[in-house]
Amino acid sequence: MILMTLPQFFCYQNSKVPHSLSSFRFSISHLTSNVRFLEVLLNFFLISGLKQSKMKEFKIVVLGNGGVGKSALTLQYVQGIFVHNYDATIEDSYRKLSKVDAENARLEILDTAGTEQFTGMRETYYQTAQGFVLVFSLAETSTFENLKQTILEIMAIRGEEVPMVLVGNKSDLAETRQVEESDAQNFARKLRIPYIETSARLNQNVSEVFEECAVLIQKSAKNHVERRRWSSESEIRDKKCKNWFKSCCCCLIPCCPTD
Ligand SMILES: Nc1nc2c(ncn2[C@@H]2O[C@H](COP(=O)(O)OP(=O)(O)O)[C@@H](O)[C@H]2O)c(=O)[nH]1
Ligand SMILES: [Mg+2]
Repeated sequence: MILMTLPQFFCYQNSKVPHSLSSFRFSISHLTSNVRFLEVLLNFFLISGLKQSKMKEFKIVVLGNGGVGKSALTLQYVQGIFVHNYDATIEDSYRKLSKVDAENARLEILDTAGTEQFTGMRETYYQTAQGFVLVFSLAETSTFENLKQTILEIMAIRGEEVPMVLVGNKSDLAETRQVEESDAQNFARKLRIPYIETSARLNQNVSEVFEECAVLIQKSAKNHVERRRWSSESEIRDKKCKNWFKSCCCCLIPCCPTD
């Protein structure tokens, strides 16, 4: 693809200046697609170039019923395009450079098949993801109900602190909306997870979803390190206490050196 498209791009650069309005329009759309291609290419080279560096990586899995817009959201975020036709995904993985807490980060996004289709892969996804983007369609109540079940399953395996973002997609379909914002918001509040309404079609709140998920992963990793440090510090303190009691067996007052 690269070999074919690069020469095309350079040919365009060397071509004559268009003189009629129709060819001018054609050249603008051609230019836009070339710019988009270059953007994707640049992203690709940056990612490969930085592969060896110590850039932080965030593994995000996108889950939800088939047809809710998982691929549309992912492609809108990674490539800036909206796919109109529905093509059932098996599994696609994408990479995108972003910033998390003002630091460069690489987001690895796994776009899955519908949750109803991958029962065999379910456990693997639940265990390997660092964070989850959980998508339902605002225009289909059943996709919200099914997603509730998925969330409970993930929490049963990974605990309640697992980083996840609940996403109500297709907010542009206002006339056919079936899930009220307040219902989804209340559900998310109970589980203490963020809820975001998106439109992959209009590119509304799309980057917010993935970037919020990365921030949650970062926070969760920091908390984990903090908890481990705290527990190893208290282990050391306990040991010191025991040794101190041993060497001071005549002392009946329960006390411990605090340093
Ligand atoms: N109106 C509207 N349609 C969408 C939106 N997101 C996805 N779709 C459409 O819904 C269908 C299924 O989308 P897709 O991303 O393939 O769903 P997936 O199976 O969850 O990956 C496609 O026809 C998309 O064009 C959206 O935000 N608004
Ligand atoms: Mg898909």
